[in-house]
Amino acid sequence: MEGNIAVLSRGFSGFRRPQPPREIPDGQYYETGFPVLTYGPTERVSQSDWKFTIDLGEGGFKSWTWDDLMAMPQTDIHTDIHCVTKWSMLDSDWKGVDLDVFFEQAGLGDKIAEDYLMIRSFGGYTTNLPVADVRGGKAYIVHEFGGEPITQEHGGPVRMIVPHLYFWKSAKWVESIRFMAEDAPGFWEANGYHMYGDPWKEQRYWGD
Ligand SMILES: Nc1nc2c(c(=O)[nH]1)N[C@H]1C(S)=C(S)[C@@H](COP(=O)(O)O)O[C@H]1N2
Ligand SMILES: [Mo]
Repeated sequence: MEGNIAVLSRGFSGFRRPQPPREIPDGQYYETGFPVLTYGPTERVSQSDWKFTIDLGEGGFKSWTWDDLMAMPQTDIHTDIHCVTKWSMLDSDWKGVDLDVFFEQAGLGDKIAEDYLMIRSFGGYTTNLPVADVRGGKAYIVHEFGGEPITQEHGGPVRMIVPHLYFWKSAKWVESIRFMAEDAPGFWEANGYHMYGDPWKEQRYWGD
């Protein structure tokens, strides 16, 4: 009899999502798939078209091709992802290159004078970040997800991941970085999303 009551009450409460294996930020739910979230069309960038550029200021640039990327030291990243639309994907696996390696190869080492940067994607998407949030193993330029090349809709051939911030900060089809002395909004930040976006503080929108 008890069993029937339990079945009934489950019916009344509707669809139940699986419980996450550990704590996730407030307001998030545990997503076992990998949703696609793109504003506008999927960019079609081939490996040979892909090029990543850091604007060094005063007219200087440093760029990397796909072959350059492949020749750089690779890191396996095991991390959780938190999207502002409330899904959290746990234990995802990525492979790519620590952004610090790009800064070193660009001769920037500890020479970055500005405190902020703007990431730009092929297609024009932008998002702003503090420089401190992409240094010291916090941000990666990645080309594999779950042991496979990143699919086009998820930002392949090459995207960025900044897993400790909401996922809109992780630019798909990543194209370039430019440094900024003052913080300035990227695409979603200009449209109501928080300038920083810490999921553990629920910094979703302006004023959070
Ligand atoms: N270039 C680009 N990067 C982007 C986006 C986008 O629309 N264009 N959407 C962002 C948002 S809001 C999220 S939640 C994640 C989604 O990545 P996914 O589609 O691989 O889940 O990418 C981020 N990076
Ligand atoms: Mo998002």
